[in-house]
Amino acid sequence: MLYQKLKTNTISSSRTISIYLFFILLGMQSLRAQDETKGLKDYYKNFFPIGVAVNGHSLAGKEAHLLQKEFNSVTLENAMKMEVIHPQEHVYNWALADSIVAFAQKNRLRVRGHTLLWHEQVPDWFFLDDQGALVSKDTLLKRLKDHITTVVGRYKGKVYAWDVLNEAIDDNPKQFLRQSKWLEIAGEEILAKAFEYAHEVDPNALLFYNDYNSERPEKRERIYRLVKKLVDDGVPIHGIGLQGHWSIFEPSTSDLEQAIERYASLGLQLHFTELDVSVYPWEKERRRKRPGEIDALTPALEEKQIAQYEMIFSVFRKYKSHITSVTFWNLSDRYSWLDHYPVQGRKNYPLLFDRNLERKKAYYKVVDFKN
Ligand code: HAH
Repeated sequence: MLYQKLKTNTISSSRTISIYLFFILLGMQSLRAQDETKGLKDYYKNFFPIGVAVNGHSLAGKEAHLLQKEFNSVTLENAMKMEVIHPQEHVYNWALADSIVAFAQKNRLRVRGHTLLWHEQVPDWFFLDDQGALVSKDTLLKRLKDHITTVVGRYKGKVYAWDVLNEAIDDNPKQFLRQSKWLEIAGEEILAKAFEYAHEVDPNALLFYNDYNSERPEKRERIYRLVKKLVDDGVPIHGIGLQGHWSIFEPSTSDLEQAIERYASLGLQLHFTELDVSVYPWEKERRRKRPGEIDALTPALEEKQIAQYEMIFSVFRKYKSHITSVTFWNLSDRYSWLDHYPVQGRKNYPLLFDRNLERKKAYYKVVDFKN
């Protein structure tokens, strides 16, 4: 009797276990199925578009496939910078930018334009006359206006947001504005002019001020001061771009949250425009790779990167009412600008996809949340 009962119990409990197992496996199966159909853009569809910076080589093959699957926004990494698109007076190179914008349209990706006024990747001809002397303020303003009118005009209705002004704050905390050829010749007012020129051509485009280290408290306050002045002066500016060139060492949760709150208090929208998480500490100056300098992604570094990505995206989700776009600066660890900067030839691993374009562990943390 007892034996019989025991036996029945065992049978029924092993049946229960099998049933549980069946459902667990079914659940895992459907999770995996979900993995395969969903990309970052789908996980974040109730939060913000997810973008990526691209060059021409991402428009075909496996990279294009990854781009289409995971992202719904693109920024042109280099194709719209002055040195590429406008290398000489009256000479525009449209081919690369046009091809990326056409790809985006075909695949229904939003396009962020980058960038209209910047101290880097700008050809000298803007500042010089035929004799090689510096041009007058009027000439420089006219050249900038022609440039912005032509470029923004060409992509009107296709580029929905522009990084109008890039990195105008000095690296030295004791200085305010960065000294550049633009300011040397035309003075501070050229900064506002860039927004006005862009707005005049495309009044529907969203116009951004974009900068790095924008969550470091001292720089945050200088960016705030510049943008507040633009807003107070009635300049058409709609948002702040926080580049997000971060690392496993920064920013802290509180610096990131305070920056978001401070900028949002201006009533502007926030885009995280150039996100990556370096596995090395921030360095500004370019230098050579040191003999014996190791550039492998160790498990310890990867653990730190996973935790950093998890923190960053949980803060992004928390502030979704202010954040209207998040863009990664490059697609995968196969290629990142950080492989060459600040140390030429030191491999970095700052993104969510590895060199084989596979999802890294950090990817799964980023998409692991309840809506
Ligand atoms: C960004 N600057 C630029 O906005 C982007 O256009 C470029 O492709 C990469 C990074 C960040 C930066 C830099 O270029 C040089 C020194 C510090 C920071």
